[in-house]
This record gives sequence, structure tokens and C-alpha cells, in this order.
Amino acid sequence: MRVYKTNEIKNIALLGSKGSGKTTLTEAMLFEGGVIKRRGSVEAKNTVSDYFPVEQEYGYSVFPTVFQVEWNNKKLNIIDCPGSDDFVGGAITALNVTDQAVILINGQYGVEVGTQNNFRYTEKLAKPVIFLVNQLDSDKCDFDVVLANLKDVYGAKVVPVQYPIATGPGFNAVIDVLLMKKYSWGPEGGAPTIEDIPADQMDKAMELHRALVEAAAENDETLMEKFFEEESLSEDEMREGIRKGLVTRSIFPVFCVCAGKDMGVRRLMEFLGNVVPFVNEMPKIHNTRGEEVAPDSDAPTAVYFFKTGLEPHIGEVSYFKVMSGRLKEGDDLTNSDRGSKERITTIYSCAGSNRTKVDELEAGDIGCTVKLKDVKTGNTLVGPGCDHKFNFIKYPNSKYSRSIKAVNESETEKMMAAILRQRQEDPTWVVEQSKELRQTIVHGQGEFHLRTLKWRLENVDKIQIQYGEPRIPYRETITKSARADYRHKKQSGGAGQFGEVHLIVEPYAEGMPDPVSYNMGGQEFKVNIKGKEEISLEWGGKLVFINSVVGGAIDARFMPAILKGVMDCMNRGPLTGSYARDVRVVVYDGKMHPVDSNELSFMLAGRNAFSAAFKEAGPKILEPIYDLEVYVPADYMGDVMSDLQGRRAMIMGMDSEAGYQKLMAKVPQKELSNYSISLSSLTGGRASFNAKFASYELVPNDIQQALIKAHEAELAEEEK
Ligand SMILES: Nc1nc2c(ncn2[C@@H]2O[C@H](COP(=O)(O)OP(=O)(O)O)[C@@H](O)[C@H]2O)c(=O)[nH]1
Ligand SMILES: [Mg+2]
Repeated sequence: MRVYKTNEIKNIALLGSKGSGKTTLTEAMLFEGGVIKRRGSVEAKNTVSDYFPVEQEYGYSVFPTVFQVEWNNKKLNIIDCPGSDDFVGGAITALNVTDQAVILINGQYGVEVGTQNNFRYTEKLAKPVIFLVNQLDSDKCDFDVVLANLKDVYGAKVVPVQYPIATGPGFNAVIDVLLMKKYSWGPEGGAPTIEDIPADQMDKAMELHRALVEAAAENDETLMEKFFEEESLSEDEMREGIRKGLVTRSIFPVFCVCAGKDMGVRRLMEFLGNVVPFVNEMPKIHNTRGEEVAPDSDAPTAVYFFKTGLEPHIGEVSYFKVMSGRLKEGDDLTNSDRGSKERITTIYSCAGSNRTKVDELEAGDIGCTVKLKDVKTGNTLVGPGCDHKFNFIKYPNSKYSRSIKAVNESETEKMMAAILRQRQEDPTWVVEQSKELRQTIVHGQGEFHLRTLKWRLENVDKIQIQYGEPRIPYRETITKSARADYRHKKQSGGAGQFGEVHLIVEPYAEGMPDPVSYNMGGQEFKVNIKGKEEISLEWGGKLVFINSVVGGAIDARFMPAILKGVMDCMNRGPLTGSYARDVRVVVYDGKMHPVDSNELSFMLAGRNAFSAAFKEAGPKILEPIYDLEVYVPADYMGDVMSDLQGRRAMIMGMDSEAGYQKLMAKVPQKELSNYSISLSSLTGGRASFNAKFASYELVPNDIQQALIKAHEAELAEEEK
């Protein structure tokens, strides 16, 4: 493979709902590009893309597959992404390192929820979009309906470049209204026959041609002028106009293929090579310091690692994009994120598990390498004179969490290591060892996502695991002030223990003034602040601890011990054992013993006084509330809404977005535990959602009572 210049490289993400035909199209492109000698099929489990056992087991893509084809002296770097939203991490990665999204539409179904999700990400990342209608040979496919659907959802920017003469099993020809030619294929697909447009198609073709010319001209003033004067543009001018329109997302061209029969694939590759924006035409990426990094081959080398694959027999395969400079075999580079040195022994151009050695890659290009010592997904390797780091890829929040444990407890460490390894492949798996919940929790994008993790742990790493319901990180707080004393006294033989603490607790709110005095049961307690500690709690909220002890009743040296006792209680709240937050404590009096007082005594006195006061202070349990956004087709709105009402949701608003309704609500985390499964079964998989932590709110009284009971039972169980 020769060395491609930056302006000969096109980076493309292949997106679309699961089952739209991305993996099949990939086979056809690789076949046409001469990378493989025969096309595999998803059914025969022999495609280049779906080569991991887990993908073959489930029959669809789990990981994005990077591949390269050369076509007309251009290098197309294409990433075939998993279609299911459970594996959205792959699509996010791919979109971030490419300059063009090709979104496949299943000609049988038109715009699907997966299409919508993919499109939304292209919108967020401002990437150009080409729609590609596939499966034109299916009898359920009606191109006009699909096109109307696309226009309905994405507007007038949707402009066909091709249309099929007929769809269904006899499909074998399209009219290309950019080139104004008819393309047709024999039963084996492949090389097309290119002919003049038949007379009976001419009117329709001319009409669509004019629409395309106008759409192309709109993106450039000189083209617009020419269009007004001459009512037409040359082919090159149209390509130029379409490319500009792609970059600004003012045109979404529509192409036609039948990936299964390799029809329309060559023409597609030609268009991608000619019209897709070059790497250096797209907005520049920024490094972590916010500086622009241009894909300049003469600048110092910076290579960003966006994906790690774990392959049987080979180990880690690291996929990268050359952000600037050029990468040569034998280069010695520094890992700017980890400080370590790395030598690049071999560079490959890749096509799934097929790899071809190359000597050099220039800025903008994508490749892979193996046997790196210490490079993790997200790291950057740099040459002399360069210290770029990148963190431009932002993954969505998790949507589904489960507690996880190894069935055989002795394999816990092995399990953790395996999950962390898999996280290199899919950064949307997040594992957390929660001290608070006393559970290990895995967070993912959906039930299927987590099931895949389990499959891999059990079948690849040979570790049996078990999922469970994750605990909810409740919090405890108080709603009014209360006072309590506690005397800790022990006289048994030798040195005794003595400490006595009097304190007041009250709810703390950010910005409230320091206390001056309290009135408790008709008695006045003046506050005389001698010391104040404001502790930002690790788990959110604050504890404010005030020393207002008069007349030396307790030595200042015992204050830290009292605070420690209070903190013990904050760590394991009296109601449910959850963290407590937002409390102010004023220690205003107490007693010491000249001999027997020590730190332990005051720690215990502080803890018990605080616990007693806390229980008198209208204690409440708080639960985490999430901001939920649900994208749902209008027909399902009613069902989704009433389901949410059963989840104690507070509906915050509604919006409509490209054929979908967007519903915003606040929902307790506890009620979201199985939401991805319910929403999917409620809508036949046609809705999607995301959820983000918003705040802690009081739980309703009946739930509080139930939680306290459950905690008491748990404590009794522990004592047995
Ligand atoms: N009839 C027909 N079936 C196709 C075509 N392209 C793909 N398929 C089938 O559609 C299913 C999903 O294809 P696949 O490539 O796995 O889709 P992906 O999930 O987008 O990667 C498979 O059964 C393919 O054989 C096509 O052009 N025509
Ligand atoms: Mg696939």
C-alpha cells in the first residue's frame, strides 16, 4: 500500500440501525477494493467486520471495525459501527475520528430509532451526513415512501442523488441524477453497466437533477451566480457544491445500494472518494489545552489511540489516528498521558482482522499497531517538540447498572482485571467498587450491553459471574434543630474513661449565616464561636462543625475526637446506614475528668450525642433524582407517559424533534433501575432515553418507613 497524502484520505463512519446492512456493505466494499477475494455474509458468520466470537454468537456487531479500501487513488478509512444503541460507544468513537457519517437506511423500514440516535450524534458533533438506502431488493421496500419519510424527518436538506427504477427482488438499476446516467447490474452485482437514461425516466431524472443542482449551488456564491445565468453546473462544480454543503450540514445527499448483491457499491465508493470532505477541510480538533491541531504532515508527530481490540493469539491491537505529522515504522515516541516511551515496531493498515504492513502514515490517516507496552485507549504518542494530549471523545452517561460478583469469590480480582481490560475495547463499560454501597457495580448502555459483558467474561475469560440489583445511594439529613447530651463513663480497674458532650444539630444550607443563639424548649443557648470547620463531604453536601464551648468545659485538644465521632455517624447514618449530609453541629458544653478523659472517650461521647440529636431532628432519607430525556415516536407517547407516572416521575416538559417527541422528566434513580428494558418492551425498541444525575430529594414518608424497616432487618441479620 502506498503512502497517502492528507488530501487523499477520507475518513468515514458507517452508521445505521442494527440490521440496516452495514456489515454486509463493508464486505462488498472490501471485495470491490480488492482486499478480500469473496464476500462473506452475516448468516455464514464469516464477515470481516463481525469476527469476534461474541458477534458471531449474537449475529450482530458489538465493536466498531476499522477498515481501509483504496479506490480511484483515494484511501477510504471506514469504521463499521454497531447499530444497537447498547453499543453506542463505538459510534461515538468512530464519529469523533472521522469527517463524514454515512447512515444506512433499511429500505424496508425507513427511519428507525437507531437512525434517529445516530443522526442526533452527528448533529452534536457537527459531522456531514450521507443517507444510503439499502435493501432495495426487498419486496417490502418502497423507495418513494423511504424518501418521503427522510424528508419528513430531516427536512428539505435531504436530496436524492440516485433513485431506483424499480424496487423488490427484481431490483437491478438506478438513475444517477448527478451524472445523469443509468447504472444497472447483472445478478452478481459488481461492475455496473452505464447507459443513457431511458426516455420514460427522463422527466423524473431532470426534475431531480435540477433539485440537486440547486441544492449544490446554494452552498457557494459563484456557483449560485452561475446557476442563475446558465441553469446548470458542471459535474465538478456540483461535487464542489455538494462537498461544501456536506461540511456545513446544509445538504444530506441520498444514495441507493443493494449491499447484499453488491449493487451500487462502486459508485458509492467513487462518490465517497470524490466528494466527502478531506481531513483538512473539516473543523480542527483541539488538544486538552484548547489549542487547534491541524492535520499537517510537516508538524511534529502526534498519534491518538482511539480504540483497543483484544484479539485471540495477538493480544492488544491499538487503533490510532495520526493527528499531526507522520508516523514511520521504528519511530520512538513518548506517551504524553503516561510519560512512558514507546517504539512503533510495525504499522498496519487494517481491515478487521486482516492487516497489511505499511511503512508510513501521514496526518489524518488511520491505522493500527500491536505490542505496545503501555498505551491505553485515549492516550496520545508524540514525537520530539510536541506534547499534545486529547480528550475530545465524550461518551454518554450509563443507562443501566447492575451489581456484579464472581460466583467463585476467589476470582474477584481476576474478574476486575478482565473488566478493566474489556473497558479498553469499549469505554462505555464503567466499573465501580462502591465502598458506600458495599457492592461492585457495572454501568453500561443497556441490558444487552451488560449481557455481552457477561458472555465475554464467561466464555473468553472463563469467569462465572452473577448480576444483581444495585443498591441505591440514599442520603440522610435532618429537617429541624435538636439538642442532646451524652456522657461516656467507664470505671473498671485501672485508668477510667470519661467524656461528656452537649451539642445542637440543625439542617445546614449553603450560605446560611453563623448561628448566634438557639432557643430550645424555652431555654436560650448563646453561641460563642471559638472554632469552625466546614467539611465538604466526599459524597456531596456539607458538615459544619462549630466549637462554642464556654469556660474550658472541654479542652480544645478533644475537639478533633468529637468531630471524628460525629463523622462516624455521618458515614453511616442512623436511619439506613447511608451517608448523611447537610448538617451543622454546635458543641456548646460538656465535661472533662482531669485523669480519665481521653480522645476515645470524647469520640464515643460525640458519636452518641450526635446520633441521639440526629434522631430527634426530624431525620429524613434523601434519594438521587435523575433528569430523564425520552425520545419516543408520537404514537407511543401516551404509554410512555403513564408508565412514567407509575415511576413517581415529575414531567418537566415536552418538545418535538424531527418526527419524535422528546419528553423531559425528573425520576428517582430507584425507579429507573429497569427502565431500559421497560421502555424497549413498551415501544418495540423504538424509543431511547438518557438520564443524568440531577439532585437529592426527600423520599415520601411510606418509602422512608419501608427503608428504615429494611435497614433494621439487615442489621439484625448482620448481628446473627
Ligand atoms: N435483501 C437484502 N438483505 C440484506 C441486504 N444487506 C444486508 N442484508 C441482510 O440484512 C441483515 C443485516 O445485515 P448486517 O450487515 O448484519 O446489518 P448491520 O447490523 O447494519 O451490520 C443480514 O441478514 C443481511 O444478510 C440487502 O441489500 N438486501
Ligand atoms: Mg453490523
